Amino acid sequence: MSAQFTFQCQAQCCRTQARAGLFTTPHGVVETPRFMPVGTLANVKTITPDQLQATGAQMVLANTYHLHLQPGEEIVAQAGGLHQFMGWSGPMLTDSGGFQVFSLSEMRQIDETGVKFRSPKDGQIIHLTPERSIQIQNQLGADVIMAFDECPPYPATREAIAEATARTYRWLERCIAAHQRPDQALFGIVQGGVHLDLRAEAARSLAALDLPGYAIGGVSVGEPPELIEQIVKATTPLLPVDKPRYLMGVGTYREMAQAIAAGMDLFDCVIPTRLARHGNALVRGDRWNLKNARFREDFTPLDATCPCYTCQKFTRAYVSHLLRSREILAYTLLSIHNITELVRFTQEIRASILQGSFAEDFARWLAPTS
Ligand code: PRF
Ligand code: ZN
Repeated sequence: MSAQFTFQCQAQCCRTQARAGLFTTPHGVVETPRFMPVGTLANVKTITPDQLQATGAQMVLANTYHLHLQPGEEIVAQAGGLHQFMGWSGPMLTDSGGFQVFSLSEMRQIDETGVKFRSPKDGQIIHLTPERSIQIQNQLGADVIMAFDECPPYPATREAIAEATARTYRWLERCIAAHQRPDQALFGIVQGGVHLDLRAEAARSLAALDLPGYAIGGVSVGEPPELIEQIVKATTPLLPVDKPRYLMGVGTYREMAQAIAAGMDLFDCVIPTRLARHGNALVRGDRWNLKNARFREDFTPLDATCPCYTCQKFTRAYVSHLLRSREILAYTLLSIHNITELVRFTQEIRASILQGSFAEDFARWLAPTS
């Protein structure tokens, strides 16, 4: 691993694979396990970087697909890179774009060269290839960049999944060859769908490449939650112990707790900001819609145990009023709370690993109650 990126294991649970670590990047250290909020278009929706930092978030995600369409990587590069452009000085990660093409765009076509799709902005055909994705991510300048992969849908035939998994490996080789910047760490992504043998084969061949970090992709795509746990439990031990491990697109309490027990370190999900936009507050093990009549005269904080700005300063009644009045501040306050809540969940698990009580506390992490 380049000297600018290190992963140091600080504590290892004795009965599970859970570990607490420090992932060092050129823009700072990430204390793992940790939840990473999503800032798709170079912003975490409705909150400022200062507010984001106050939630305890350390690393933020942005998306190649969205930033390529708007404003374009040249503009971000001219601004001095993503960090400067968006005013976030901490660690950042960009996803590679393929997954977003498949989940968001119309008329997409996939072959060995890459993915073709129609730009939702101006209708032009865009050809995203492994080389192009890496070039764009080199220009965006996040600390961690992701390999260009093919995430098969769920369900899919074993044959289709095997083909996508093999192609993801060939694309990874092309990504490695195209990658130009030693100050960015390229993470590989394990695909393989629900087939544990395909997952194992992919994990072993990726591990042999000695990349600076590894991700498990292709989970949480509609399969039952038991399968997510099975896949993560079987795949994680095959990834190098001395590298950070990132479970892509997973950010629910139970799945994060199980994945941490299996040895995963990083998580991301749009849940906290998406829920906020729909007027929902995440309260340990529950979600409440603040538009509900019962909150109109409730002068308690969203969560009395939460240290966030929203919970320190405001009441459920106030947030309920803002939502009913369609005031934009409602979304800011809910986003601050929801992100703090998920980051805090992973911080508390981290503290329990460091204290040596993770195995004992595990049942509590699995079924969080307020
Ligand atoms: N690949 C990439 N990004 C992703 C995924 C994937 O499989 C997922 C699946 N949960 C979320 N984001 N590149
Ligand atoms: Zn709060």
